[in-house]
Amino acid sequence: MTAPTWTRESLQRIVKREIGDYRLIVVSNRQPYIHEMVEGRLRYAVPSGGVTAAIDPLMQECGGTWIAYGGGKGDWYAVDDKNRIQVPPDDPAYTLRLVWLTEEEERGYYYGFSNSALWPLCHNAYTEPVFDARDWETYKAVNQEFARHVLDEIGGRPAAVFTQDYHLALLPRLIRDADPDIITGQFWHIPWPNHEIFRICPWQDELLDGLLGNDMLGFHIGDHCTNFLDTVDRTMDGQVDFDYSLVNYRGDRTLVRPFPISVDFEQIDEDARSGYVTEEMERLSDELNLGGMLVGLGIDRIDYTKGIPHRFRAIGRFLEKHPEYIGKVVFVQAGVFSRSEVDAYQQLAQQIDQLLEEVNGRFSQGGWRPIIYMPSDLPNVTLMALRRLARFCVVSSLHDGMNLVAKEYVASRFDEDGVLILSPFAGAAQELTDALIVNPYATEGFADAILEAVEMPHEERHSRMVQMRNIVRENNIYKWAALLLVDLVQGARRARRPVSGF
Ligand code: GDG
Repeated sequence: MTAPTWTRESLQRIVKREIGDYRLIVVSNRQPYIHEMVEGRLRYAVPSGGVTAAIDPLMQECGGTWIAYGGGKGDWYAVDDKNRIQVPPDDPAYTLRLVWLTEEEERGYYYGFSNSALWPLCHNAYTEPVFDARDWETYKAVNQEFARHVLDEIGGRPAAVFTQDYHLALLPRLIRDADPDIITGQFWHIPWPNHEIFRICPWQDELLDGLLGNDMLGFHIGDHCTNFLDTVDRTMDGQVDFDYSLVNYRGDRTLVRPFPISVDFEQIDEDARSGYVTEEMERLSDELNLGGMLVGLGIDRIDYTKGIPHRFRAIGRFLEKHPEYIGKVVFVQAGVFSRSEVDAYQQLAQQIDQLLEEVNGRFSQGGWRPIIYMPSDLPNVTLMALRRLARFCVVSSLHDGMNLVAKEYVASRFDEDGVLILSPFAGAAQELTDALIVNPYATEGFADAILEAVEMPHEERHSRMVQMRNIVRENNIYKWAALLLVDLVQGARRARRPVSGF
């Protein structure tokens, strides 16, 4: 087993060297720790989702302040009079500062413009974006509110602001206009669509203007960078240099770079080996009757981009074609239901229920059901146990920036066993080429891939898993963070020199 090149310690060294005296400010919609009042006592939880899973280890190493929307019912009681709290609560390493939003603001900015307009706009999942002018106004106002907190937190000192995702596309420009010395970088965790798609957005110029307030803008893969550069080229009057992957606009430069996000491989590998996980595997096996079964697994935020109906159809088709596996293969679909206030998610919930009824209704026998659906926020130990129990894990995204579930499955399999079925439309497919890569829309091929996963000899499972583990071990979250921070800070320094044309 080779040691990973990038560790917490190497990240720490790089951050000290590159960031130096700059204060690091991370800004995101979602908070990394959420507080609830349970029977008069303050409890905290770690919300599920890819962004927090990736950035929290970075902040624990780097320190600084993370500014996010305080959405927990107990958050108000947890913070001090500056809306700050030290986190992680058990072993404080950095400051969390919370921004309060009214219900109306949350509706317009989060459920509205972010998740009913930008999310479907950026994912090729054939859900029509809803462009509501009131939502857009609220989105602008909330971005301004975040900017106010960021500038107050910085207080005129040298700082680097690292903004997360599509909820805060206007923030970098607001920061840049207020103080051009602040280094600004942003990571866009979802795909960037091509220009033909993006141009349906009525506020495309304002969004691009906001994002071009960044010294550096990161995407997961090169295709998303190319789409972004092409969109800017056709929309704005800035100059785009495709060779150097940068934009020169309003006298400023924005570097556009791919940084494939990842997971804390070593930590997941270590956690997966724990005795608690083994106990949980036994408990789950008893509770769900998994003994002697070939287990398939899906873990997702229940979202229409993740292709959950497509995988249920493929499981139905697999059992239809191979009835010898009835009673022998069981598929566990776990994951938390999200964004329930948005119509498209309510429709997805209905579609899932209907397919469950169809597939389970048709194939169930005795106490056995082909699909076990667990749509709740499961604790980490349960997710880990499920990953270890699963002969195969399915990631069937219709479109996905990266997909951390795929990498978490690989990192958990210290036994070097298990098969990953992976959509080519997830960024992860560019790295995890030893997965069974399958188009989720092609039900026939998808059903065949399930057969292949179930029947794959141990030797082949092992060699594919070893390859994938080497890739995730090497390209871990620390590498992502280190390369990104180096490019951000060095790029920003270069960009502040006079531009000599290109
Ligand atoms: C966005 C981009 C990109 C899921 N259910 C539960 C739970 N999870 C955890 C998973 C994983 C995370 O949520 C989901 O991460 P993904 O990467 O799959 O997806 P998004 O939330 O859509 O994230 C994505 C990511 O940002 C990072 O850049 O990869 O492409 O869409 O960590 O394990 N966690 C818990 N309970 C659950 O029930 N605790």
